[in-house]
Amino acid sequence: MPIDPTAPYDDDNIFAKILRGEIPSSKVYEDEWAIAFEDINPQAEIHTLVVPKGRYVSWDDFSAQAPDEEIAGFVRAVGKVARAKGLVEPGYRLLANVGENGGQEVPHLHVHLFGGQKLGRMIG
Ligand code: DGP
Repeated sequence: MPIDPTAPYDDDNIFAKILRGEIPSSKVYEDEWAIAFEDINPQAEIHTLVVPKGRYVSWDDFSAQAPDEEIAGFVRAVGKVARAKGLVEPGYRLLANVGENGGQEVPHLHVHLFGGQKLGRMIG
């Protein structure tokens, strides 16, 4: 089923279960605003997902509705994960898929962090 970024948040989504500790994950980071864990189906040498603790379907409702403090906390958490993984040099890529055209599969906002290799420029 394509993800509708305007749908109400579904507390049964897989990342909500990971956040509640009901499903295991290879957690690499946690703070007040976010957790990060390794993607179950890595698309690069390093492929980590950074997930806000708040109940947001996608970048759309997060950017429109989250309090500034929460947005700042999440953005900083993404940077902390990248630094903790030693990716700042030689660099990394961030990606947030939104909705059907974006290819979003899990209806809880997450940022993909790719690194550990030279990444191609392909879209699609
Ligand atoms: P997206 O297409 O942006 O919604 O990406 C969802 C990603 O989540 C995809 O790369 C695979 C990953 N994923 C799905 N289910 C699980 C899971 O149960 N555990 C972990 N660690 N990753 C998952």
